[in-house]
Amino acid sequence: MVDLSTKVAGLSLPNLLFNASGVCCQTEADLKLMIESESGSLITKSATYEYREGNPSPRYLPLPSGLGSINSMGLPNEGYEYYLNFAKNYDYSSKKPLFISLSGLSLADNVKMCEAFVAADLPCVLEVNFSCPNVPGKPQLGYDMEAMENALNVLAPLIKKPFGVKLPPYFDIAHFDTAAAIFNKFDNLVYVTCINSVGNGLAIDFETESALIKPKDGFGGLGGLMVLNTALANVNAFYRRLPTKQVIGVGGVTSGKEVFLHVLAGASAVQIGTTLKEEGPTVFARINKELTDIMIAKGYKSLDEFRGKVKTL
Ligand code: RRO
Repeated sequence: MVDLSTKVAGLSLPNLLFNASGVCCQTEADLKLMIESESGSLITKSATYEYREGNPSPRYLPLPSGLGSINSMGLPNEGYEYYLNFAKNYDYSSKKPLFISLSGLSLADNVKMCEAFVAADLPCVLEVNFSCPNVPGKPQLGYDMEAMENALNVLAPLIKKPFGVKLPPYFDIAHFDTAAAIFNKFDNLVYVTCINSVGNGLAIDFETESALIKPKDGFGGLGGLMVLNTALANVNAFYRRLPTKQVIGVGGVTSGKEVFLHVLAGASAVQIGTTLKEEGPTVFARINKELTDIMIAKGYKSLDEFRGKVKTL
């Protein structure tokens, strides 16, 4: 039959699918749903040092015609100690590796959070989010190459173990080159997750002539089908430029077909955001089945047989 298993950061996932950080992962109740689902792993909501309420609502909406979604959540989360506690009590024998997303509002906060996780010495994997587009007054670190390299210079030796970073979408070949050259300097940075939402889109209702979401005059991160091709480009750009590292693909997955495309572009695992938010955790069973059917139809038995093998003309 068909094998959907994969490895990320040295850990085995029974299948390649899990949640995009931010969806179904803020509270223990959310995370329990992820554990009970047919995902191959799970990641927690990006944590800050302190609890955050986030931005005022409405702050997430799906867009018409299955285009995708817009959000300006503003990093609502329970504070890192909550996720540290979850990680301490997590059943690591469950076969689903646990990823912990950290998004400190300063490098000092990221240092304090990483130190606490390192001290706890748990088998979870840290992922540092360099790409939250929605905190008023805080630009995305991923777009400031110098600040990103400086942060990695501090965090990589501190974390010591294999870790990952969550990246914003890049739109210029020069930026792929510069960012990849930075990531290649850090041996224990073993994977990049591409992409976070496409930052600062604006959705306007035609009838009411009003912005759809409340924060930031309606500006928010775009996700879902409309970002698929940007996501595939970023996955493939980093797959080509980071030969000793892995890429986790996220963006635009609504069915097994887009997962297949992410793997062709080079993804070792694939996360689901908007579609998970809209459909709920049963999405993992559906999309695993759809991907299995695609692989059978195409004669592939494992992900390795087509990962990164997108043809060019
Ligand atoms: O919480 C958010 O507003 C948010 C975050 Br931290 C992120 O990384 N990406 C996103 O689309 N929203």
